[in-house]
Amino acid sequence: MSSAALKIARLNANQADFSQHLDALLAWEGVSDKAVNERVEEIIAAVRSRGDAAVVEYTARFDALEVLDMAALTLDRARLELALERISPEQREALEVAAERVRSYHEHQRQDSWRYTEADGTVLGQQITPLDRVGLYVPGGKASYPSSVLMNAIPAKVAGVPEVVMVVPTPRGEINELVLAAACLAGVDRVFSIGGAQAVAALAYGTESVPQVDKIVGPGNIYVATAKRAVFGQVGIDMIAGPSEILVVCDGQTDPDWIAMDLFSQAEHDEDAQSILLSPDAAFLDAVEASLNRLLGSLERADMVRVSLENRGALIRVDDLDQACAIANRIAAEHLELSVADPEALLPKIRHAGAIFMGRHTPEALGDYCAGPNHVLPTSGTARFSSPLGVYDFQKRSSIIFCSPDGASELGKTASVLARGESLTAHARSAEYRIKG
Ligand code: HSO
Ligand code: ZN
Repeated sequence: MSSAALKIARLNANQADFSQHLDALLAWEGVSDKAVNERVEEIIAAVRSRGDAAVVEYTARFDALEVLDMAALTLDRARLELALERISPEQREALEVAAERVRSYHEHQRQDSWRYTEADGTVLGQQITPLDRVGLYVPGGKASYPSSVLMNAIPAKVAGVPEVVMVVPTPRGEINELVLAAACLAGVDRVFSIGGAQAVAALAYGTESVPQVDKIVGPGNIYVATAKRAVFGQVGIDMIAGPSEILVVCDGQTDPDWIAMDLFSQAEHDEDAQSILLSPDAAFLDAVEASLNRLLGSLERADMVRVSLENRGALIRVDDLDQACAIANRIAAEHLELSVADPEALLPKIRHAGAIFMGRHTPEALGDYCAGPNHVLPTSGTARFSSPLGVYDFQKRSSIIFCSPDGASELGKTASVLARGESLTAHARSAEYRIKG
């Protein structure tokens, strides 16, 4: 299959029906399925009423892993440290470098409490506190990425979350040592070898063994995403991630093989992943298409990459880099590469993108693993209104109000008028008591 010519869409931003083509390309239906919803509701109800016993039963049924009790599915810090000993020295070093870089980047994001004092002595401010306990979902199988363990757990730890609990399914008991080693370096406190909606329910409501958390983060399949939506409100959740996306803007001067491989790098995640290239140079688009065709067969996941590029990929000719930026804002991609001579000149024109990779030497892959910024990013155009996962997602703000007697006396008058306007007389009188006679 992989030797046939790649059928990737070629578009021109000036063709009459470009907008419709682009809309069709970007269309992505968020996952929602009635049958799945019902299954998930059942699972959540069972975990709420029967706790550990239900989780153990579902684990036997869905993960083909029969155990007597939750103790057999619980891994402590000592087990995580063992994983760190078991991986190769090369892998350990790479994980350590990545963890350190991710940590130091995220340290810049920590918000501090602040306060100010008004002339009459009233103090106002904001107190920052970390969440008490966070649950991290890590998928099993092929999408079980150690890098995602670092990206989710480290910001929580930098925020000061005292307890990070990870869940990761281990189908047939096959443990991924790299995932556990990453958890060790990221400071994860406890791991349960459970997954699916049952793991989300256990984290949201707590069982005899699994502690109840305040927020659940991390990617998962449709059952996990549906369960996270269902428990939202009981606990906080991060975003529900769609398929990976990369948008490359190139002036035509980067090696076409580099750009082809950058496009492949997202396409290999998922059949629904999206890779798009914008360039004002038609000959360069031809060269990239030739590179895609020449290199595709050499990929481990060639079949998946082909499906992804043929369904949702595109090579788009634009008039100039300004038009490329306008289209980039419309797409609001998860990852945007500015593979141009002067990326700083384009940066002020970019308003919507999850992460921006500047210049020819910054492939997205470096950001996925070890540059430092988070790789959990807004997908499906949600970069219009949301941001990368960060320390701020694990910190809360409480408002601080400390009125001086003079301040209360003055504010009492304003509050009284407003409260009486709302016919809330207890509010009014409460404020009026503080007005000096
Ligand atoms: N590109 C993915 C993250 C990832 N890449 C993990 C490799 N491993 C997020 O869109
Ligand atoms: Zn990736």
